[in-house]
Amino acid sequence: MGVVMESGAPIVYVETKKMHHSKRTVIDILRENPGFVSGEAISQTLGVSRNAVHKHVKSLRKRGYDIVGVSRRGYKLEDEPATLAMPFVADRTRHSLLGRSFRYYDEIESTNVEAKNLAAAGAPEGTVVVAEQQSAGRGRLGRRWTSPAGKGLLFSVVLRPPVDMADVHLLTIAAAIAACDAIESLTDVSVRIKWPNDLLIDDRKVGGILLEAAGEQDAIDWVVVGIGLNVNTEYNELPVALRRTAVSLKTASGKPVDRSELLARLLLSLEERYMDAVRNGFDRVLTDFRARDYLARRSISVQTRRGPVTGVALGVDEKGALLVQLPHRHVQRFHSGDVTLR
Ligand code: BT5
Repeated sequence: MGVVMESGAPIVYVETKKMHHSKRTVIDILRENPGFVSGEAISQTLGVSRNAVHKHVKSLRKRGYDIVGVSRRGYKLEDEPATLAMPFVADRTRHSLLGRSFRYYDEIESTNVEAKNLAAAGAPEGTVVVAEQQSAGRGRLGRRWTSPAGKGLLFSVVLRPPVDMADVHLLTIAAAIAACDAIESLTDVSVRIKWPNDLLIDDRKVGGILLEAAGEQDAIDWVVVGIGLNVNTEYNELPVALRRTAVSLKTASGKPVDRSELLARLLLSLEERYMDAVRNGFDRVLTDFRARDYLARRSISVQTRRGPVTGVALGVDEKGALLVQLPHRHVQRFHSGDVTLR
């Protein structure tokens, strides 16, 4: 059963300090100490006031952390959040396009399928569909996205971009960059993009993007941007077939990641990239992609319907198509396809 939640919750939480990986925070201290820790000890360790500690604990509770507070004993972390704190996410995105309307599901077939149905039925731009688990999560070309319940992020966003169908690839890249920005603002991992839609940490896949669109060549009706990320997934929770190729933010960084905070940041950075692209074009997206291009200058094979084509990856053109240097100096463009390293 789905629960429908509308944003526009009263302002209950305003983050005054940017969380940063290099800085220890209240949650780190509570995680390190299984018993009670006094507010005084936390405030001294972090070099902040008791009041700041108290406020931080309040905001953590809003994000679903079960923290008990007992006078003269202090605070104790009882449990990490099991589900996403949607009121928190709605609050963080309350001034945003991608925060107008949330649909949150314990379980759904696929957030992309739901978002496409909503888009086709006239849902406004900015509608977000989030699920803790998918029974038939989709990848490209009929493939699957598999993720254990409550461990990753699985969501889709409805957009109605005033761009041509030919720019759809660039929106995939824009979404990938937004995801990299959000992840790197919260963890110490570096993420690269494997054209067209994979997010990689070192050589392993941490996430994928599935963009689906409908409309005419010169007028898009809607775009659904689906993002799947392995966040707190443990190694042994991944399907056996993926254990050698997949990774989660937790296993890569050694620390659990607050999924609600990450979802809020993803939506905000996605909106920022999207608005910038619509207003100013895709130059910034292309520049930033070059700095994150996993395939650049590597020997690759592109699987096409007519068989594999091999060459050296040369980045993307102004429409987001992959450029491949073939033997004999000829450069070929690929608008879609699967790429493997050679
Ligand atoms: C993708 O496809 O990578 C796009 C995945 C998009 C998933 C999101 S979740 C929210 C939204 N709703 C949906 O139904 N989908 C989107 P592709 O490039 O085709 O990659 C699929 C391949 O990635 C699979 O064949 C597996 O090899 C691999 N894979 C599946 N699950 C994975 C996981 N959790 N981690 C890493 N790799 C995975």
